[in-house]
Amino acid sequence: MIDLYYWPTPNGWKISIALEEMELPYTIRPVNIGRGEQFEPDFLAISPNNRMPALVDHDPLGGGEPIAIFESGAILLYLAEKTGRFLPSDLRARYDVVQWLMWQMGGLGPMLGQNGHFRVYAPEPVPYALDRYTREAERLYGVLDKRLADREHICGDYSIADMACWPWIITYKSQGVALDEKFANVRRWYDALKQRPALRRGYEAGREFGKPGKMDAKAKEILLGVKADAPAS
Ligand SMILES: N[C@@H](CCC(=O)N[C@@H](CS)C(=O)NCC(=O)O)C(=O)O
Repeated sequence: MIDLYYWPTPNGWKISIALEEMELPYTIRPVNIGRGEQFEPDFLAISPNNRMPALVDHDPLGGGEPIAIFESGAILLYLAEKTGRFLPSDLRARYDVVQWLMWQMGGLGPMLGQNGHFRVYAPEPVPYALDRYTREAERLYGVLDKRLADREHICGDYSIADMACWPWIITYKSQGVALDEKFANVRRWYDALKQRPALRRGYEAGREFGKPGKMDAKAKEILLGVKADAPAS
């Protein structure tokens, strides 16, 4: 059995989607990041960077002691290796997927995260940051759009690279990205993947914990260091 340490956000959805796609049974261990549960010692023992998702597999590949993994990219690689699915075995095809997974982990996710921060959560508008991250978000959407111009998925068959990128594209409206006007290939890919029942189940996981992205004053203080009496954004 797999314990998934999770809260419904783009990085969390990557793993709930992968577990559903791979038909692996799992138990959600909620980590309410808006209440600071990511700082609890038991969680830090699994995920020392105080971020979810993290995973403990009690029946690991190759047997032996349970294995704990943090960082969504590492978790996706582990699950693909465990199941032999969504990551090709051929060297070139495999590293095609790995490089796009790394592109998501090092580029798309962090830049869209910063863009969202300055657009939605910053206590006051910071024009330089808004301009920089909006342009960077557009550039990255452009890279993905070009990649998808002549293919159905990011790399050959549907893979963990698609599972890593899709949950971040959900946020396009709050990113200020004109998906329909400028990035028709991303729109086509995004809509097609949305039809997958397993992806939808993964995206729905943990809905009962509340609406993703909504932060009350306490959550803002914990996650952004914004004091509850600071001016509202
Ligand atoms: N690079 C990490 C990023 C994970 C991440 O940023 N998780 C956020 C939610 S999407 C979190 O747990 N935040 C808690 C905090 O900021 O204290 C991954 O891909 O797993």
